[in-house]
Amino acid sequence: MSAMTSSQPLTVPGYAHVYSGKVRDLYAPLDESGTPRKDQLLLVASDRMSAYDFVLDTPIPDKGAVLTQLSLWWFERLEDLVPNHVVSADVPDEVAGRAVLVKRLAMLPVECVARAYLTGGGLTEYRADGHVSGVALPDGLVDGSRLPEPVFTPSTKAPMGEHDQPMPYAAVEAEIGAPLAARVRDLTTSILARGNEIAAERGILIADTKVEFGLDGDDVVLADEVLTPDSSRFWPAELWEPGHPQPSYDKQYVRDWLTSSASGWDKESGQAPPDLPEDVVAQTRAKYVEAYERLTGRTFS
Ligand code: Q0Z
Repeated sequence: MSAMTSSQPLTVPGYAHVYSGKVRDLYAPLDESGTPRKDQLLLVASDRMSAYDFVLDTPIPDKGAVLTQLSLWWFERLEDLVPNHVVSADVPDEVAGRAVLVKRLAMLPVECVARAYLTGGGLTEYRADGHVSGVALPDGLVDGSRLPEPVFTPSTKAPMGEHDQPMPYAAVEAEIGAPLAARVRDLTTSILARGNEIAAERGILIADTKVEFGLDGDDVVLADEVLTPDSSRFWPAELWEPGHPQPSYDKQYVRDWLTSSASGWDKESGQAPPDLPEDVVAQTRAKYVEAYERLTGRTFS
């Protein structure tokens, strides 16, 4: 976790700041009397980027807008599977393009993760006993292998700065009840399968993704952001080669520079990472824009 990224959250007229995550900020709309409304939230995506568990001091211009627009595009393409929390993308000028007004939900206390390719924590579990989140997998899989079908691998929602822990499926059932657990499991794997059907045609593999659901009365609603490079591992399809860690679509230039001798930084030192050089910033921005443009077929302004 970063030593300190203590820039105050932005002032947004008509909204009260509620909470800040590593790279996003949450606001509540104010009613006519200046009271925060309890039924809606404004989700604001910043240009902050994380790498090696640090929030970098150097912003990536337009990152927040690219991720917000990508998430909105995916919500439309998932609407036949699950309703979503979006109320409006018509937001104050101060956060234009990078904020969404959403319905405030009763969030489920589970990080809903699905994996379509084996890497990271899923690979570690598989190497131990051939299972991932209780699901038996074929022998012989390696880092980057495609799984026979997406697997639900839920995790706990850890406080900021701590890592989410794998959560046995039985613990999800105990938290939210078996019927709701089965519903979010099936939705999560369906969202990743749909994402990969669409992304594969555009040269991007989505290794895994984390989604959040909330309840609107009895209805399960897809919340937060969806199928962005911050919530998912995007891999360039043409470089996919099982057997070793895959390059990251969005973070590779940053990781390569931070771990090169040029940065003078040791990721194990506990020190905050240095500011990024402008060419690394420009190349990274270009990768976010490229992901958006390839997936959506739209031009990012
Ligand atoms: C999302 C988060 C942050 C952005 C709470 N529709 C909703 N209803 C109730 N709560 C949430 C949502 Cl999306 C909710 N988060 C995560 C934190 C910025 C999103 F600082 N927390």
